[in-house]
Amino acid sequence: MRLSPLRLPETPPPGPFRREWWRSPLRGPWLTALLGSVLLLALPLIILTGLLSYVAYSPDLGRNDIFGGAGPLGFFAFEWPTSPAWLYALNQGVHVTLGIVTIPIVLAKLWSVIPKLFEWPPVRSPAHALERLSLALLVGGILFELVTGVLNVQIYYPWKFSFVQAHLYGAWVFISAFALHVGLKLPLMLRQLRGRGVLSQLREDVAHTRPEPEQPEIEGPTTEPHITVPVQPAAATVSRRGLLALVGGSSLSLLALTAGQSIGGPLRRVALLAPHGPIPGAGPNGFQVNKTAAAVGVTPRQTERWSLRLMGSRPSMLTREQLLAMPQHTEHLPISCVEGWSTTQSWTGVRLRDLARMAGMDGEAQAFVQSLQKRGLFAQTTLAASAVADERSLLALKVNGADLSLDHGFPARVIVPALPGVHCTKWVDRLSFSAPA
Ligand SMILES: Nc1nc2c(c(=O)[nH]1)N[C@H]1C(S)=C(S)[C@@H](COP(=O)(O)O)O[C@H]1N2
Ligand SMILES: [Mo]
Repeated sequence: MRLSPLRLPETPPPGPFRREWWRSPLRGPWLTALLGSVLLLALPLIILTGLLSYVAYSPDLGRNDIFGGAGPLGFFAFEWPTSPAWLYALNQGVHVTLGIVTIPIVLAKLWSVIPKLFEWPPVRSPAHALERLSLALLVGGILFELVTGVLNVQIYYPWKFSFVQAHLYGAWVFISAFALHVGLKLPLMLRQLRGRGVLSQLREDVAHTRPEPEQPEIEGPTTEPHITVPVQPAAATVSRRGLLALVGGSSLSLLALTAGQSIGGPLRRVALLAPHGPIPGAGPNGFQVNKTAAAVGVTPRQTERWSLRLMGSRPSMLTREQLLAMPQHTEHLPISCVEGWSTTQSWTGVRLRDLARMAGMDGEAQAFVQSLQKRGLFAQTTLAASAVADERSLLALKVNGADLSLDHGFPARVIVPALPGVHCTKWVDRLSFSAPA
């Protein structure tokens, strides 16, 4: 038996390591290139909105610091604006919806190259080892991002690590591998699509569907034949356009089942993949609840003899009656969750900047908000001075004309324009204003 330099037998072991094992006549570089071109449009947008979501969260601000400083990965952070009010709803709607819609395309693309996973010998040279390592990071990276993203949207955390950290670190692994991959494969992708055309290939029906030619790759570190092209092809049972219609149809179905959670209105009712099930009842408080009071251990008793603890250079305590006696303002603003859903309601309450002035702050002030909720990442938040200064930013006492329900944050909650929903702290207990660092 002849051995390769790694002392592996040169003949591949039986099964998927043999090229005869992979028989679909659809697999080949053209199909891979076409699916790749779609991903090349979608993935940069998902990456961009993902990084912007991190910026919008303001990890470098006060106690928002859940990363141990924005760190070397936060170099691109800037101050997120408070206008237009729907900015984060749009950003996160695109990030989550496009991410979900992309899943069938990613799976199809992986299917189209799966024989490469079983290449034999597994490693031919140091360069080949590096190439395969970069592909492992590429594939591992996107699968990790899709799985953690989808589970976060479903508020399901079967792991011990922090989602936000893991999703961000995973993103950088993926981004690096993706940039390298695009750099190496873009010429090949363009050559396939230009050379063989797109529409001409899509005109073929099942009877005319033949395997792609196994011409050697000219570019790239290797001059191997296209090993995804089958050497013993089976007869086609579906055309390439049939396969693409299946993939596209799956993506469109996912779109229909998710987009409503961001767009709202009647579309919300078909958003069956929206994470939180049906809307809680009707009436002024009848809209999506992320975490109920019961879920985070906030009880009605805690709200009974409540007063707001206002901290600044002139601390004070304010009862709900005293807050209601201050000038009230009504703003039509969305809550836009990192999970992609958003809901726009009419909030009424006291302007944060009026409260800052009352607390003795004359110039710019940022706010540290603490909740009656004892524990949890969302029990507190730091708001930038720009958010406090915006006249639409409220300590809301009412929604749609009625008192806030306990689940929506009674006795008082923060509502700020254009920021992630996680900054709209519910059951506010203490508001501490300070000069920005
Ligand atoms: N105290 C507290 N405030 C909170 C949360 C929380 O878990 N605890 N969740 C935040 C998140 S992530 C979002 S998206 C909004 C959701 O508001 P809603 O439950 O009224 O829809 O509240 C925010 N305020
Ligand atoms: Mo959220």
